[in-house]
This record gives sequence, C-alpha cells and structure tokens, in this order.
Amino acid sequence: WQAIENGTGNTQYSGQVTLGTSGSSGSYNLTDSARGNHKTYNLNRGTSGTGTLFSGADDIWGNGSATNTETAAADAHYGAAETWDFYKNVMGRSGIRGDGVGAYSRVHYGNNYVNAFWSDSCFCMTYGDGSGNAAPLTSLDVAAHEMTHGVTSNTANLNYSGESGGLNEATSDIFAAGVEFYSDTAEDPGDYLVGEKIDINGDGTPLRYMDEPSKDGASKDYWYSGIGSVDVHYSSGPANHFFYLLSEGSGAKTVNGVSYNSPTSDGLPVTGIGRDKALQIWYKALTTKFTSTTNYAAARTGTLAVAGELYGTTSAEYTAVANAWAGINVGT
Ligand code: ASN
Ligand code: ZN
Repeated sequence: WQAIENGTGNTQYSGQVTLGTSGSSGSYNLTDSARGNHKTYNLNRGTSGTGTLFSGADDIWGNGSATNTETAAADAHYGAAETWDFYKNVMGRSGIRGDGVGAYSRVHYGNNYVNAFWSDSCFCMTYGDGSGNAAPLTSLDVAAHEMTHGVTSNTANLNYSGESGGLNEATSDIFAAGVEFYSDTAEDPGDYLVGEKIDINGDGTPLRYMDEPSKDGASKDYWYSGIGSVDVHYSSGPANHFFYLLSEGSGAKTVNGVSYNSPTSDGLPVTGIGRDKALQIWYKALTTKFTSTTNYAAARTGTLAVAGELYGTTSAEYTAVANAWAGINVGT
C-alpha cells in the first residue's frame, strides 16, 4: 500500500504542475493512484518492455529542461492526468475503457525518435524524445491525442484507414483541443492547433490547424470523393474543420489570443454553438453512433441524430451541425 501523494512536476511544456504520485517520505514514484494507478516509465532510449518506473526521494519531477530525464516524465504524467480528468469530469467517462483502470506511459523511447503513439496491445502510450532528443513529444495535446486513440479503440473502434481512419485521427485532435482548453495553463493555453509546443517543423509552426487544415501544407480542408485514399493524418482535416466551424463559426476570430480564419467550401457562413456543446455532440456520436466503418456521410448522420436527441431537430444546435457539415462539403 502506498499513500496518494501530490508531487510537483516541472514540465517542459506546461510549467509547474501538481502530479498524482505514490509513496511516502523519502521514496516516491509516478503512480497516479487517484487516476486508475496510471504509471509513467523510463525506457531510457530502449524500444521494448516497460523500462523502469520513475522513482525518487523528493517527489519533485523534472526541471523544465529536456536534458533532465524526469522532465519528459512530468509532462507525460501530467498529460495523462489532465486527459483522465477531462473524460471523467466533462464526459462522465472513467478511464480509457470506462472501467476506472489506468493505462501507462513510456517516455524516452528510442533515439531522436520524432513521434508518439498509442498501442492497444500494451494499453499504453509511448513518447520519443524528438529531434536531437531535445523536444520530447510529450506536450499536453499530443498526450491527449494519443490517449484518445485508446478511447476510440474501445468505443466506435473506427478503422485506421480510409475515411473512418481520418475520423479516428480527427477524434484524437478534437479531444486534444478539448483537453488543452480544459487544462488551460498559462504556459499552454487552449487552442485549435495541434502540436504547437513541440516545434516538430523546426520553425515554430504547429503540426495541424483545425480552423483551416490546409495551412499545414498537406491536410484537406473539405471532403471530396477519394479523400479516403490520403493519409489518415490529412483526411482528418475536414472533420477537424467541421469541429472548429461548429464550435466557433466561420470567418475571423481570436480565441485565447490566437487568431483564426475559417473558410467554408460553399462560402456560406456558419454560426458556432461553442466548444462545450460541440465536444458533447462529438463524444456522444463517437460512443453511441459511430462504428468501425463510419465514413464522413455517416458521421454527419450520427452527429445530426445526437444533436436532435440533445437539443431537438428544430434547435439552433441542430442547424449548426448541418451547416458545419455543409461547410466542409458533406451533405450538400
Ligand atoms: N503519432 C501518430 C498518431 O497518433 C502515430 C501514428 O501515426 N499512429 O497518429
Ligand atoms: Zn493519431
């Protein structure tokens, strides 16, 4: 038995945060007993197994720099905790499977590894240290994106190819934005960008933009017949764009200090209903309407059905869902 403790994380991307840890005076470890015993392990540049559970005498983790081994652990542990809390407190879901059981995170995967991933087989998240082992892929939105792959696997189970694969990817980006707005630290305020903290492009630009996905140079803004044959990280674009339009509406808007300008395929305006309602609609569709083969047309049908159930078919919310899909060229 180990007491529930509150440690201090000095993260690279989210500033100083409180971490759920375990242990007692002189001997602590990264086991979050308040969140299904989610643990964070050190792979120490290995690529298999679990490595070693992060442990230490002082319950202070990391120093904000990637050169400190504990820093990536602090970020990953924090990301898992915020994602857990978002699903629990906003969606009423306890853990990835909804059974209250935590997963685990592995940091320092490989050497100069520029990716992070969820695995169904280990029920775990894994993070590389990025270019030069200096930019671990452990930002809050990346952690929430990967953990959401676990939620998707255990709910709609959207096939990771074709249009359903794009919807799977978009689901991870949508809830990553939800978690970031939920956490909303001064160091990493909520936004409709993905991976803006990890500088994966080396020029300070984010990995993805939800207001106008094509700004990344590869993602699609609008659905078209044949989009199912592009990489799932780019066919996600229209669904990310749908979510932005439904939340904030089309046109120019500044949210939390970030400026967006979201176009529509038909040039017609869309009025947003706010992020909180948009998140609820997507979550309920994911968990009660979507299946492994849901495509864009079926996602439209599913979210409209949910909007009807939640708000009625004559509601502004229902109309906004229809208009946001029309704005990305679905159902017109
Ligand atoms: N980081 C990537 C993702 O979660 C890994 C992958 O391509 N599956 O989408
Ligand atoms: Zn993904």
